[in-house]
Amino acid sequence: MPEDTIAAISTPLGQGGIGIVRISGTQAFPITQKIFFLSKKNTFKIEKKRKILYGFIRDPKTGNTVEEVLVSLMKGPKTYTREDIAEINCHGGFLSLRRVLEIILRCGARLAEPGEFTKRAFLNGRIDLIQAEAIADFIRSKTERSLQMSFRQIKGGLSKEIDGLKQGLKRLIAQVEAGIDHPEDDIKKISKKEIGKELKKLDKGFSDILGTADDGKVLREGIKIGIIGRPNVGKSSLLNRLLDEDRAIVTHIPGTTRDTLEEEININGIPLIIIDTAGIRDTKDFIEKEGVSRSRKVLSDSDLLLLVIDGSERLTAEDKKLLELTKSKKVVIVINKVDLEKNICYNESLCLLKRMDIVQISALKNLGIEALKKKIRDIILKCGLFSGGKEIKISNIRQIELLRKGKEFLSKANEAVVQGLSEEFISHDLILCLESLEQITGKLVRENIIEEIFSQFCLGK
Ligand SMILES: Nc1nc2c(ncn2[C@@H]2O[C@H](COP(=O)(O)OP(=O)(O)O)[C@@H](O)[C@H]2O)c(=O)[nH]1
Ligand SMILES: [Mg+2]
Repeated sequence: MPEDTIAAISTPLGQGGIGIVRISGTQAFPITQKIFFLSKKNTFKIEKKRKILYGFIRDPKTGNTVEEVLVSLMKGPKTYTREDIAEINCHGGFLSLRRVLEIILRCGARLAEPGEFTKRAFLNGRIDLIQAEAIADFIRSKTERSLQMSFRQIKGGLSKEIDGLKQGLKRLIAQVEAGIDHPEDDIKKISKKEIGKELKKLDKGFSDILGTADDGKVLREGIKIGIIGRPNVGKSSLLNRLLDEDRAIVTHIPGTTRDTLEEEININGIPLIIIDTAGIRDTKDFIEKEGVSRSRKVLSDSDLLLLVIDGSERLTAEDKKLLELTKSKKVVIVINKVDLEKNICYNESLCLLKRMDIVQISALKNLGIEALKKKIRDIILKCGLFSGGKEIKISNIRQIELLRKGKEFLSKANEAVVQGLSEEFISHDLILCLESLEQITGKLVRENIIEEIFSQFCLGK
C-alpha cells in the first residue's frame, strides 16, 4: 500500500475555464488545511464523505493569498484512489496552477508520476488491470465504438467474464487435484470424460472473448492506409480532402512532399490512419531519396493502398512500375484530376484493366471523394480487415496475447486428457492457464509491466 501523499495538476496545461490540482493520500486533508483558508461561515471539518468548500489558497511561507478556489474533499475509501482526496478547483491559468502545486509540494506532497492516481486505484484494489487499461483507452478514444467498448470495460464487463473463466478453472483444478491427493479415498473422482466436457465449456468462453479481438485491435490501432503514386499526381491534395483540412503542403512542384505524414480519420466508425508519402521515383536528391525509401516502406506495411494516378496524363513508366509493384496488395486505384481533359487511356495497361477497384476523383474540385470513402469502407469490410459486427469485448494487445496463451494451455490440458496422461499433467496445464488470466487482471503481474502500463497515462490521471 502506498504511504506517501501525491499531487499533480490534473487538467490539461494551458488556459481553461478551470484548472484542478489533485492531492491523494493520508496527508491530503492536513496539507489542504494548511494552505487553504475559508470564507467566514465554513469549517474545514469533514463530517460527511464529500464536501465542497469555497475559500482562498495562501502561501504559508509568504502569507500571500494567491488563488480563489473551490476545494472538494473526498474521504477514502470511496474515492478514485481509495485514499483521501482533495481537489482544488482554481481559475484555469497555467502559472497560478503551477504555483498552487508548488505550495502543496512544499507542504509535504510528492509530485505524482503519470497515471499514479489510477495506479493507486489498482494497488488499493478498487479496479483491476483491465479496468485501469480501459481508463487510458477511454481517454484516448477517437471513435464512438472504442468509447463504448472502453466504458464497458471500465464498468467491469470484461473483468467479470474473465473472473467467470477463472472460477471455472479453479473449480476444475480442485476436482482434478482431488484425484491426485487422495487416490485411494472414496472421494468421487472426476472422470476424464467429464474433464473433457468442462474443458470444452471453458474453451468456448475463451473463444467468445477472443472472437472480436481482431476488430478490437483495429479499433485501438486503426487500419493503415497508404497514399502512394509518382510525384505530382495529387496525393497530398487527396490527404487534405480526406481530412477536410489543409494538412499537407500542395504545390505544382514535383517532389514537394519529402517525408511521410500520418493523420487519423474515421469512416463510419472505422478508425483509419492515412499516410501521405513522397512520390516514388528515381531521384538524386538526397532528402527526397530518403523520403522515397520511406514511401516504399509504407507500400509494404499498409493494410490498404490508394494508388493515385493522374488522369489528365498518359500512364508513365513510373505509374506502370507502381501498378506492377502493388499487384499482390489490397489497392484502390484512384484516378485523379478528372476535372481536366482526360488523357489516360485505359487500354494502355493491362494491369489497370484488370483492377476492379477504380475510383475517379478530383481532389482539387472535391469530386468523387464520398465514393472513394465508400469504396474504402466496402473493401475493409469485404476483406475482413474489420467485421463491424458483434460487440467488441477486448482490444488490448497485452490482454489478447495472454488470453490466447491461456487458450493454448487449455488445449494442452485437453491433449493430456486425450492421451490418457495422469492428473498431474492436466492440472499443471490448467494452473498455467489460470496464471495467464491472473496476469490479465493484474493479480499476478510483474512490477515492470505495471510500471510500463501506467507510464503511458497522462500526468495527473
Ligand atoms: N486540376 C487538378 N489539379 C490537381 C488535382 N489534384 C491535385 N492537383 C494539382 O496537382 C499538383 C500536385 O498536387 P499534390 O497534391 O502536391 O501532388 P503530390 O505530389 O502527389 O502530393 C498541385 O498543383 C495541385 O493543385 C485535381 O484533382 N485537379
Ligand atoms: Mg505530396
